[in-house]
Amino acid sequence: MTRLTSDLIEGVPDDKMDLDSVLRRACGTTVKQMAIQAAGLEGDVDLSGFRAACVPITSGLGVIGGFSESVNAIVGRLGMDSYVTSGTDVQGFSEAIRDGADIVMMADDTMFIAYNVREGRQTNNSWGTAMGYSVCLRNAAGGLEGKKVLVIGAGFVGTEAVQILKGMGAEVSVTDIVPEKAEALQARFGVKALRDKDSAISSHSLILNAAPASFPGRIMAEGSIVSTPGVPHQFDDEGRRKAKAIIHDPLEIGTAVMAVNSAAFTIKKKG
Ligand code: 2YJ
Repeated sequence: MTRLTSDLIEGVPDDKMDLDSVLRRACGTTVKQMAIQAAGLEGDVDLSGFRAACVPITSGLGVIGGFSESVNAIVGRLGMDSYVTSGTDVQGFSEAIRDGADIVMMADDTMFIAYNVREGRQTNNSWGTAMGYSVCLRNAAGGLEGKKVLVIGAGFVGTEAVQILKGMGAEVSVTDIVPEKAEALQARFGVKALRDKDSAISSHSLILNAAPASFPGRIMAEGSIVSTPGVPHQFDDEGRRKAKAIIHDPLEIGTAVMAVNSAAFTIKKKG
């Protein structure tokens, strides 16, 4: 699992990439509208009644400069009352509970979760990322029913994506540098495992890249739509020219889905 670095998320607090405009062009929604769809909600949902605490976690490799501030900015842009706790770890969590936070956002080296305190339910980043990038792909493609989609990578995000895309009606294939991992998903979910990654990429124009690697433009099909959460992220000139859309950001899509899905546990309960 790739660890984010400060330079990758540098522009997130100030929304330097203007992700709303990027997504509107590629998929026809803002980040919040995409996250609302991903969480199974409808319409314009007011999230101002939710207080979200972002807790810096020092365990393992420690705090990533700008991480909590980035998560805070993303959740704030959704309209929640969000803040970064002054304490870290258990102290920060305790502070969040004391101050009446409804949602606690926190990440260590292996997990990133949104915890809904009211409902005692968690949403993890692997699911949030897979769901967010699947919704983006579906919207950019004008629906996925009966369409061929390739998932690259059979790790945590890829495994979630395979199930989500299948649920969206896509005809899903999966490839991984370790073929046995893709074959395990074939056995579990009835998707198709493809051993030859390059020919899989060339024969698909709808791709969810859940691997921490890019691929060269020369093997891409003309007019491809690539939804690609993995970092590091780079496409060459040929890839950028051939692609109809490349959907990528270092943190926001997955985090926004986690936060809205977390709030949705409470919203759906109220009916
Ligand atoms: O609080 C902090 O600043 C750090 N403990 C944040 C650590 C962020 N974690 C990662 O980047 C890991 N790769 C886990 C992310 C889960 C992605 N599915």
